[in-house]
Amino acid sequence: MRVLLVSANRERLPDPIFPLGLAYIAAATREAGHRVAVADLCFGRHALHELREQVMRFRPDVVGLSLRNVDNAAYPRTVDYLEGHREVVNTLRAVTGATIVLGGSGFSIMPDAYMQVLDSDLGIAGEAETTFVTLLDALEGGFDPAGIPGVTGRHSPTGRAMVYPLRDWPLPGWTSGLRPARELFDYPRYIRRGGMGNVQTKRGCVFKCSYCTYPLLEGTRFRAREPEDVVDEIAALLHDYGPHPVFFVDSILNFPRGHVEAICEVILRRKLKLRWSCYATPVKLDRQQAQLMARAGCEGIELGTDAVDDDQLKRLGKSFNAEVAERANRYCREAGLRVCQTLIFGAPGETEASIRATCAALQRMQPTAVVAMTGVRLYPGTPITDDLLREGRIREEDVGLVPAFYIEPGVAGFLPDYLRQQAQQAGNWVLPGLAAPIQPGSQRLLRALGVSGPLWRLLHSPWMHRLYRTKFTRPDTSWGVPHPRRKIV
Ligand code: B12
Ligand code: SF4
Repeated sequence: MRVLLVSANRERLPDPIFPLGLAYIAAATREAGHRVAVADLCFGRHALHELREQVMRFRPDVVGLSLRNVDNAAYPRTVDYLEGHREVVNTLRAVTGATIVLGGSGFSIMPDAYMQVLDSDLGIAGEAETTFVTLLDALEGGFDPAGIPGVTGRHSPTGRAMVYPLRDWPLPGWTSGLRPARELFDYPRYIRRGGMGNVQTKRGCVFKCSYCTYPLLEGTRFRAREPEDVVDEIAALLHDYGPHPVFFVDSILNFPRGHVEAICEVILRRKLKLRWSCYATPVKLDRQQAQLMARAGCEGIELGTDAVDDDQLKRLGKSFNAEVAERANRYCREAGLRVCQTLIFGAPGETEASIRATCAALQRMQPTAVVAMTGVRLYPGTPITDDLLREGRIREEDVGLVPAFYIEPGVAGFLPDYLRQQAQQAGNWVLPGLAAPIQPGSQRLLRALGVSGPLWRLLHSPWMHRLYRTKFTRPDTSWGVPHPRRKIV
């Protein structure tokens, strides 16, 4: 079959992100013998016009459309991507009768809602290397795709989408040496403009943090690739595209114990010159792990700490306490790793005292940077949403494509100003939704000057503060709709 794979994401803030998931789908589809073309809408000035032309030239039987972001998950300056997605689907519909299949992380969080609002034929929730190929086989053979796990059908007579059950998900296949087809995309442009490439070493997360969608997207077990295989992929990347930093997109790279260690050992044994960064958990992060990661080229670690207060950590469903969080931060700093602490303020149960405790701890910890979210974006199926529904504090219709945020009523008035004040004093805080992100112009300038890797690691420098804290009003997005409809519950 002729399959056109489209990456709809045109958000270039905080950086343009290479569509790794779609590159995996492209590789699996090509390997299954189909003719594959890709359309990446991220950089084109006339992206929809170019898409139209490409569709008319290529005449696909199937169009796979990747929807990465629902919104920016930030309050109160929320950015919504739904209108952009609708435009892409409508553009496709106007020029082709091909079957349109939706997928991607944004779609997978709310497949039912997307099937209702976008004029598509089918969708696949969750990882799709195997499912998409099975679906193509079904379409080619004229079979009903209804039995394929994860496949979502068109609207039923009741107006709701029909989501077929995920029977034996997670599916096999991903760990068996498949390489993302980066060569079909303009990967070098992502390195130049985005400052890094991306690699996935494992899928899933065993933890149950109350607000988190990652276990829903990737599964609740870890499925890891062989360390040699991961490093083979990176070595080939560096060989093919020249030296560039890499972000490991795993939910948390440093857990379970032994996984990141094995990858670091292979990097060191092969004397690979690599700068990399990742998400990590404070759980079991000790001196040896931090030192080994630093020796193997880790230049920055984003610790999903969320709070540094025992009660609030418990309420967030975290599997560590404040002492562990502080210790992990210390081990990283001693090892010379730059640390970005990511925090969530205003979740259920938050009090002025817990907010002050977290901020006081951060002053002691002195991380390189802090990213602090105001409120919690509610997604269907997360523990926090289920609890709030059970307690009757929100209704089903509160949770969907219109971004909804929970902020504990007792701190809602106090929180924004207090966070702004903390950010001003510390100088190295980023407040998504409260303070504008980096200027698009500053970001482009830094990348054009050859500054690569995560920009937060430079936040301790005064010149970087100036780039962040200019007085210009600027958009929070390069593509989405700023300040859309959103609600606070
Ligand atoms: C790593 C990551 C980042 C890193 C990326 C670094 C890098 N250089 O790659 C950083 C920190 C920069 C980042 C930024 C943002 N991110 Co982010 N990020 C992730 C994360 C953890 C992994 C993404 C990834 O690469 N996965 C690995 C690939 C292989 O998987 P995948 O893309 O999902 O693809 C699979 C399936 O989705 C499916 N699929 C994909 N495409 C298609 C197409 C078709 C046709 C089909 C059938 C299937 C299919 O098959 C693929 C292979 O199995 C996800 C959460 C998660 N666990 O998925 C959030 C996530 C994607 N991010 C999210 C968000 C919101 C953002 C930001 C908007 C945050 C912000 N306010 O700045 C920005 C957007 C940046 C941009 N320019 O778009 C949300 C998106 C959903 C939502 N809530 O809107 C997610 C899901 C997290 C969440 N909150 O739930 N992110
Ligand atoms: S926040 Fe991190 S550790 Fe917690 S469930 Fe999500 S990915 Fe796992």
